[in-house]
Amino acid sequence: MSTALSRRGFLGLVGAAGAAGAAGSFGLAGCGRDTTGQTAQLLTSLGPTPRPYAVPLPVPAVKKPLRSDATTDYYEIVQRVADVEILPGLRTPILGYDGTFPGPTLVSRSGRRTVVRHRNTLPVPTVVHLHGGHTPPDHDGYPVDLLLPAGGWNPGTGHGHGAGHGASPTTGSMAGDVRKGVRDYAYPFHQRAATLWYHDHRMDFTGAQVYRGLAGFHLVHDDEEEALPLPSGERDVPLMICDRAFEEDGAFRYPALDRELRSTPGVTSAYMEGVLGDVILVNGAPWPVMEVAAARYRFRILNASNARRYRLALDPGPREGAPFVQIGGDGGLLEHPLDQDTIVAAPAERFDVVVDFSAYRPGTLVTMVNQLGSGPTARVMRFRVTGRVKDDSAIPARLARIEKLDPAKAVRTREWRFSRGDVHGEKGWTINGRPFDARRMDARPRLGDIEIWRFQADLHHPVHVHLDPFQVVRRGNRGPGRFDAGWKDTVDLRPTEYVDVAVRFTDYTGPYLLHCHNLEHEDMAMMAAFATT
Ligand SMILES: [Cu+2]
Repeated sequence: MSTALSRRGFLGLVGAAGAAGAAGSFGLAGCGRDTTGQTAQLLTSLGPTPRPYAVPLPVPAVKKPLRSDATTDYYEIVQRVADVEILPGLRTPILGYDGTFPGPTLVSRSGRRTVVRHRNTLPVPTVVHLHGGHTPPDHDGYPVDLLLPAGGWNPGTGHGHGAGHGASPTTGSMAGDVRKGVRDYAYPFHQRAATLWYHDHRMDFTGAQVYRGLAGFHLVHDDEEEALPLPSGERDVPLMICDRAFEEDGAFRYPALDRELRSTPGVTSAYMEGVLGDVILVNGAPWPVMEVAAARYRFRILNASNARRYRLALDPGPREGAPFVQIGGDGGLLEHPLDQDTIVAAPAERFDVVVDFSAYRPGTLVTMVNQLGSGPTARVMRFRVTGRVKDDSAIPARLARIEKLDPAKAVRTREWRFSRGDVHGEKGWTINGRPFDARRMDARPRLGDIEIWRFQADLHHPVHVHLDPFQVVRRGNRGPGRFDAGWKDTVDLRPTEYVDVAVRFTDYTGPYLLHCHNLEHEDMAMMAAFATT
């Protein structure tokens, strides 16, 4: 799609949803695409959208293990179709882990093995990836390692997409380690405490299948974190933020080329930059409200959107202190807490923050807003501050020890260019000019080596690396950005920007992925494989 088309989309959005705010930022940045802070297009819902702040914030249930032994906790999740109520009075068919959206929250202990048996009773193949997991390759959810439906699977012949994106690799030549019905994913969890999430990673159809509900939290705890007096228990709350559009009957609206998600990947050309919905969900509920005591809360913010970036802020801000004290990122606790006025989150990024509601008078309504949205997408959720309570929590000045990867010790630099490009004769998204090929290893880093990986972007691309986290060294000719602190596994690249990260892979050899986590880009070939050796 041309820039002109994108700009038209943006102007349409401005016209529909409050010209004043958007026009101001338009002038500031001077470029239509960038002012929205998005590389994506808005898809609007066909029915009425719900009243904001009318439903309580749901918190996904924590899954109990089926059994545990000396070393391992065993879980079983059934992937199934379900109807859930997201919009009041309407049913939304989902693809759900245990039939829920978000899926159940799994909680693991660092150093203790977790085995999750997934049973696929859906009509489509799936792949489970534990995002942020330090996981052996056979269990990492390589996109062609399909778990086929228990009820059988016939992909059909496609829809004339020819040798389209990835040449429909799910059906043929790129066959991976394919199972039918049941698959055990084993996670050693030799890694520190962090907010991880699990989601679908099926070749060519990740965007559509995550959009329909295949995402959940997986939290890892450890001794270092538990020794801290951070808010815990009911005041440690995961927030999965994502946007969706809805059909008139309540079904998710998504512009998949192949409605049955059988053989033709990708979305209609108008949405190939990414799909933005006009309803913001938190833990699966539209613009929910949460009653909070006038005390400190820890929120584990996950941007689980396919393509939408957010700039989160609190309105009103607290009478004193920072609105958000960031204590963690993708890869766990930061070394020191970081005061943040806003949190800018690209798809798949996590931010652990503490909000101190004792800085508000009881009765105050505090809205979490999205400064990159407009109209309905400018709000996220609301907190209603109730009474004062005893609060023993605190935010220590030192949170954790973080080993610094010294860029001077890097043995090499690799460049990864993320750009629009030709994918087997069609428009798509490429890395270093090439579409994904599951058999082609584009790098062979050695375990234990520190490398600098330079990511370059034409537009917004949230770049995610599997197996091990990295540390941001610089953005262009500056140091790391405000939201780059600590261990990261996803970094928010902005148009024409490059970001250098220091990375070191450990423990496991085999094929892994790096890819864009704008899921429409990912499905339209913006992935690359590397093999650790
Ligand atoms: Cu991208």
